[in-house]
Amino acid sequence: MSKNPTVLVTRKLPPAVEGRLTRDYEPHLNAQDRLYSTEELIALAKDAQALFATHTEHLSADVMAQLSGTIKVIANFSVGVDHCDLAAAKKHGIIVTNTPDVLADATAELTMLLILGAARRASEGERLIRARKWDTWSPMFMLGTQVTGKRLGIIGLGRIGQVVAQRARGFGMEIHYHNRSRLDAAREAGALYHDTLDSLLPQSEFLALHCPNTPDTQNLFNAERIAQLPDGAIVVNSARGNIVDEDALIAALRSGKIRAAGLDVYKDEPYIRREFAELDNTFLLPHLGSATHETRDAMGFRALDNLDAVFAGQEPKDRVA
Ligand code: 8YV
Repeated sequence: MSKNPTVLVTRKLPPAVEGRLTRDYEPHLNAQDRLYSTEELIALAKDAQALFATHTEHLSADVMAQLSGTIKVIANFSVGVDHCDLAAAKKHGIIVTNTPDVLADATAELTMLLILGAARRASEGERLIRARKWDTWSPMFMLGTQVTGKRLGIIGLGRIGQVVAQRARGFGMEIHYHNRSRLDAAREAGALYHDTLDSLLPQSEFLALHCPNTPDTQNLFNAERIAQLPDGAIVVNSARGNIVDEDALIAALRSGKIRAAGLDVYKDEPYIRREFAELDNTFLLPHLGSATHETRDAMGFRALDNLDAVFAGQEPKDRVA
């Protein structure tokens, strides 16, 4: 009987996912969940035919070239693939897959948490209590912003953006969006399309970023765009830190142009700008968008379905290169 393919698994995964990997492959697991250096990753990949990767690996053109000797497929445990040089993968004939759909609900739930947390000053209130400094109540104490009846602008009405729109509608928000192309009426579900950001931003009392990180979207949310928002807008980002010019966001949070921000992702995460932590009008989470038991299992299974297809000689469902 021929040996099962060897899979280099870069991070510790949920038990059910590691169980299936162990049943069907020869996995090289990372029980200690240690972050491999690029050199270690390349050395370990010399014995593997597949890489089971997350967004914490930086798979540049140079890395792709060095993986190409043995690695046939990179099955990502992520929907975002901005950590992979897809053009280089294609050039070297490495198949790359991602995990769309399965994390839309969890990421949309977290986006609602960011919206509500930022609007209702949740972090500030919690810190006050934990510091044992809550000593009064008055009618004017810690007033926030109501979301009901407000306009929510969504940049990128993909799978996650569409679920955010549904959930936000449940909170009585009116949905506006900008996308590269207009969606059909069923997926739009009443959301108002803006063909430019110039048109969307002035309407966005709340703004949620849901576009992928590509060369076109880097620093998309900059000082110029911020100036187009209504004064006191609330902004949330559960997509990627690179989309935001963080200097411009910090300046707008300081001036009050942006009343509050809810952030789950940062340019240089896990290292975040000191200013974000020091500002009172931020609600900050450490990249938890898809971090639920249910979703992390589903992401693992989806990545495994892609691996299974490749080793069965079939086209994987979620091929991105
Ligand atoms: C994941 C994400 O946790 O899938 C993505 O693109 O940003 C997160 O939800 C992470 O990327 C896992 O690799």
